[in-house]
Amino acid sequence: MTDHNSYQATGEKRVRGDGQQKITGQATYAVEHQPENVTYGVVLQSTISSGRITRVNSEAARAQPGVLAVFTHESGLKIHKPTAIADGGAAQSTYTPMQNDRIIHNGQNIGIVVAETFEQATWAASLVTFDYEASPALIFATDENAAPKPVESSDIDLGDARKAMDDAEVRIEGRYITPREYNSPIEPHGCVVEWQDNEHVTLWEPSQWVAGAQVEIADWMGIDKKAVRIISPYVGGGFGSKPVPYTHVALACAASRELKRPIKVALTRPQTFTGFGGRPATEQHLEMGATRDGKIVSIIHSGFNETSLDDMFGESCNKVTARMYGVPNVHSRHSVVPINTVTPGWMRAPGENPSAFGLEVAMDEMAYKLNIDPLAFRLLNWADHDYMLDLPWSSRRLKEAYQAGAEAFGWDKRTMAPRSMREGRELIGYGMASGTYPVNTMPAEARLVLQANGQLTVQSAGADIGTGTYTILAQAAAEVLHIPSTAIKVELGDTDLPRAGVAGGSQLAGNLMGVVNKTAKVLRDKLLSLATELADSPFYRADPAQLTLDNGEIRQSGKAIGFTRLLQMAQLSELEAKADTFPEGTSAQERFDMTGSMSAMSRPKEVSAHSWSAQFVEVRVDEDFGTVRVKRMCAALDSGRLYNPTLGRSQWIGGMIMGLGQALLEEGVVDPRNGRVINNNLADYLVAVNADVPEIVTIDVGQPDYQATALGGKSVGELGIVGVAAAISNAVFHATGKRVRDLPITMDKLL
Ligand code: MCN
Ligand code: MOS
Repeated sequence: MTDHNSYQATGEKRVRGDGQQKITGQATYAVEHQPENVTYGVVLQSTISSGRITRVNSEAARAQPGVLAVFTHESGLKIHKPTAIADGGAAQSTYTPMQNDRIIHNGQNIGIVVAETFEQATWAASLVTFDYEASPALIFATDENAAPKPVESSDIDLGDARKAMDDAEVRIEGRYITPREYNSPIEPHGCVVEWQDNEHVTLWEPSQWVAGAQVEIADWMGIDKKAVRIISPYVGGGFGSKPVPYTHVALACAASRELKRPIKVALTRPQTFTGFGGRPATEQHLEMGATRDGKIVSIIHSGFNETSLDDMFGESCNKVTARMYGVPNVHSRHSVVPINTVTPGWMRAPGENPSAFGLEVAMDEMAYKLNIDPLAFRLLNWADHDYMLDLPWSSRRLKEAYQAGAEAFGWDKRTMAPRSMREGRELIGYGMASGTYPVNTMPAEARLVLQANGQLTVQSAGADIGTGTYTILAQAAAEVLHIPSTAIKVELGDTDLPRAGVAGGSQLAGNLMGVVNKTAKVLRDKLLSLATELADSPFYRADPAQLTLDNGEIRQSGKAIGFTRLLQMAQLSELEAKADTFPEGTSAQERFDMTGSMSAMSRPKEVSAHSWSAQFVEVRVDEDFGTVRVKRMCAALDSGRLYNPTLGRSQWIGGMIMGLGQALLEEGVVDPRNGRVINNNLADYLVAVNADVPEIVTIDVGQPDYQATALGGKSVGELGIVGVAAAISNAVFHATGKRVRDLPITMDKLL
């Protein structure tokens, strides 16, 4: 019998199967698709932040060689409002371009120039100008005239927080601020659109969720959802910015239908800063009360984030506030503040991320006020269940994470006093924080096909945005069918494939592992039935339960028959298995609709299921220059069972590196005069690069959690970022004695 490891099945380390295709250029991204007779579109953006367009100056552009059209709100192309994918707005803009003359933010997508070549379109677009009638704009959420709107679904009321606060022996309070941040995937947004006729369209569109894209595009164009096909086999990163198509896609669809020719549209890097939104700026005020011996008795917390005038995007700053520690009295409110900006979107751990920044810095401040070690202080306030939902945890190996992380990091070498550790002119700081991300779930379908030549293929519409979906789904099939996972093909990212929900909310892996496992078992049963029902089979009339599968064969006590031979005997060109994880009796139409909406997303009901982490960092601060370098990062994390420890770690460190960027570098700077994003390129909007990233140690303290998901894994993709910025800010305080509550931590704040 083959050693189980050689299947490289679920739980085994394996590098990404698609890695080689990506590195050698064989993996094609959306805009690399080249239909015959394709045209090129360049998006036009507004240059004021509020008002009306009074005139379109497009004569010069139209007269240029190769120009096919300049479409604006004067062109009469209809784009309908899309249905909201979730109540209260979720990473989606309901703004429909070219429907009127209204300008609600600077850099708004307001038109498109189409030409025979990309260069012609780019040149012509540079010649189009708009006259405007400007009106006063709200540039920042803190502007005098901005009006916060409460998000009642974010209200938290536990016990009597006011009274407990008044009675508390020790109190701290602080205001915590995170700026606008941008997802900045390497692959900028772009698409290729090809209409078959006026009612049927195919798009090559980088997508975290093809089923969601299908709904939005059908809505925009006023056509049947099933008449839209989205093809998105490879995505060059999304980080929450590609859950649904944004308005440049609406422009592309409308232009292409009108011109009756395919179109290719790619946003320029600067256009990605306003063509859709990143993480909104957030601000929170947190007051914490504790007993002198270190028990937190109350938290009073309020937060807000900016949103657009039309959509209520909530980046709730209290997602972890009442959950991370055992605090009996919590009062918290969150609101959104509409201003003249593009609708913000998801960015890795929306909500949990800024929420943990506020809470985890506040924890450090209270630890110092009480003169208790920050890690010991967290243990003193251990939450033995979820206070927010009043439910038991499904699993919470956070104590194990604290312990393993502290040990690997050498936390015990830390001296408590700020500025007490140094090497030469470098101040040394050790900081830590906790992190968490929930377990979301959504049902899905899958299909497995075994061909007569023995090739097994796993199919799902779900995405692989760089995470490893291709690899782990082969591993899930390998686990059941005992075929080496490297020999299994996986097909993803196409609405023609079995339905799946979003690669968002760190849930796709769990959802698809569950359904592929189930489908693989159906295929296994079909193979065993053939083996025991075909008269020529060596296992004719044998008990299927006694048979084993190994390396493409069915075996029992010295006898064997290959899968290919079985299919031959049965005269089958292929053997197919389909399964889904929807509630019994869900119709195909309902499955179609549920996967195209966020409403089918849920969380376990009887337990509170989350992933957990303990982040430890060492910073070095140059005393003379105020420059901060992160010297070491060390995290212990509980994501339940890892489907693939190599890829799980890759996700964790990806999140941690993004957290480092958030802590020290990332800041969307808005011009107060006109609402323009000033640093709209990767030279000025800084993300962490190799030279910024130190040694990173990750320790897996998870154990399978079958209350969380079918195969025992919990969320991975977003966990790594949560808490990192707080740990770094806390380390900077330890090094310098300066408490930085607004990100990023730049040298001017340390002077
Ligand atoms: N995994 C694992 N064990 C588990 C769960 C996951 O080994 N128990 C590994 C698998 O390799 C899986 C990956 O982690 O493919 C991510 O799984 P999961 O946490 O379910 O997240 P999703 O598949 O839903 O991916 C989305 C998630 C989100 S929401 C953001 S934001 C993000 C992230 O993934 N964007 C990313 N990681 C990203 N990584 C890359 N390279 N690019 C992005 O845009
Ligand atoms: Mo991730 S921000 O949920 O796409």
